[in-house]
Amino acid sequence: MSIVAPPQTPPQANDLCWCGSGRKYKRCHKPLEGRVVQGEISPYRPVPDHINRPSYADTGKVVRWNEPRVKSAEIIERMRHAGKIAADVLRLAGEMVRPGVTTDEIDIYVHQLCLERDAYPSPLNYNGYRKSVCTSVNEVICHGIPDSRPLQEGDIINIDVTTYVGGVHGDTNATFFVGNVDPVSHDLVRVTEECMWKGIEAVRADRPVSDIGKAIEAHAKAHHYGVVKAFVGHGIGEQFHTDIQILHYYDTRGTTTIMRPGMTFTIEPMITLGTWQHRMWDDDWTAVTADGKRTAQFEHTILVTDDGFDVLTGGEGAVSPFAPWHR
Ligand code: HM4
Ligand code: CO
Ligand code: CO
Repeated sequence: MSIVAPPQTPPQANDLCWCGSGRKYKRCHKPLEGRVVQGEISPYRPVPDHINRPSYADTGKVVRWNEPRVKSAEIIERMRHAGKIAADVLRLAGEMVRPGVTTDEIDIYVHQLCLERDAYPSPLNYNGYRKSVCTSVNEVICHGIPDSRPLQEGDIINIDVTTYVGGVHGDTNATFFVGNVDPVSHDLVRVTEECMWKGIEAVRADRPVSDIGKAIEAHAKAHHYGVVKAFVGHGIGEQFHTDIQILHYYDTRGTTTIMRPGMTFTIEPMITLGTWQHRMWDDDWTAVTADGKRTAQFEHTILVTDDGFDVLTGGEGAVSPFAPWHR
């Protein structure tokens, strides 16, 4: 077998493809130009015994149980703590984003930041996921696996941090710029964060969860962006993902779940420049846009209160230039 490297300068669209397929370049490798290429994935990183582990940590198997949707005051206090730690780790991880840094280096840092805070990095071995964080670059929608690919000037990267501490999870993510980014990507990221806040501000006791997706979709549509449908916000607590589903678009399925004080869930819209449809890589984790155009995401863990919402992954330690506490 011989491996043919792509040429330094791309061929003309109607030339034969460099790969030797006998097809025109435009019908063969041209659609893959500029797309993210998976690097090498490094080995599993152990977690010391003194860190409290979720049950899937040793087996990779997620065993679900019926967890109350409305949390006790005591669980909520623990979730506030886990949420603050997740927010802190996300902010610090974001500070290391620059050209040349690999997503594996971000994973190493997130892993260490969690351990230093007595937290287990929730993604690690969840359904067999092999890393401590998700890093999703450019057209990767979510669940990108950290690897040896160095970040390139102009990339956008979502870092999704979940921490397990005190027996509960806190889940938050944000999209960061790698050096200078083109204005189209810049707007996408700004509007995606706005979409998340529109969704959060729709949280109100005695209203259906469909209000959240309705608000997000309206803002995305006003900017002619797509809303990913395949991945949704989720209930969270003692389990990373519980039964509540938060769709980021309007659907009548969301009209029968009514928000109640004490409920906790994530709001994490994935917004696209082009199609909302996705494809999976062969690793069965990495979700990419079907058209290869860019996508961004922001996420917070939210508590429904008597008079609105609390952001459990928010506060001064959190990234978020457009957050209410910065406005
Ligand atoms: S696994 N991130 N996310 N994300 N899962 C490792 C890192 C991960 C998820 C996930 C968003 C929505 C839902 C889920 C989920 C089951 C079905 C096992 C409860 O896995 O709902 O997992
Ligand atoms: Co996820
Ligand atoms: Co989440």
